[in-house]
Amino acid sequence: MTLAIKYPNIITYGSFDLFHFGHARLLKRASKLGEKLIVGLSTDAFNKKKGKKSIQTYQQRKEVLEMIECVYMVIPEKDWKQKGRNIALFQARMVMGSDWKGKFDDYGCIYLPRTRGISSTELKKTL
Ligand code: C2G
Repeated sequence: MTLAIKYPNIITYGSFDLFHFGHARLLKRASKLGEKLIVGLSTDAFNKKKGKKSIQTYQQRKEVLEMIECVYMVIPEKDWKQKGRNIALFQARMVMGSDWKGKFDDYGCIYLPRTRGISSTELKKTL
């Protein structure tokens, strides 16, 4: 049985703060790799654990993602350990941007090239 049949869907994770075209390109490319794209959206509490402070709250960031046509469902990303359960539950292949290359190989993660020249961190500096 090929992976595509066993894992017809796609899951990706992130903060998606101050949504920008780097996020958009990642989600668009990821959505083309499977049937349904699920996004594990980092909660405000998990962002703290990641050492990140989002400008926008979880609800605000979720509202933006749920408006995106290629996003099937948004679930909360609460900790580092939920990925295995999510992958099994949603029968999904994991996809992340290449800045995470090597970090999620245990999950058979597919890494897509990160978009240069844009980041939430840089955008925050302009606020
Ligand atoms: N990304 C990208 N190009 C950018 C910025 C981000 O392709 N210019 C990708 C990242 O590689 C990631 C996704 O967009 O796959 C979301 O990026 P962030 O919101 O910065 O996510 P991050 O804080 O890295 O959290 O458990 C995984 C973490 O939750 C990922």
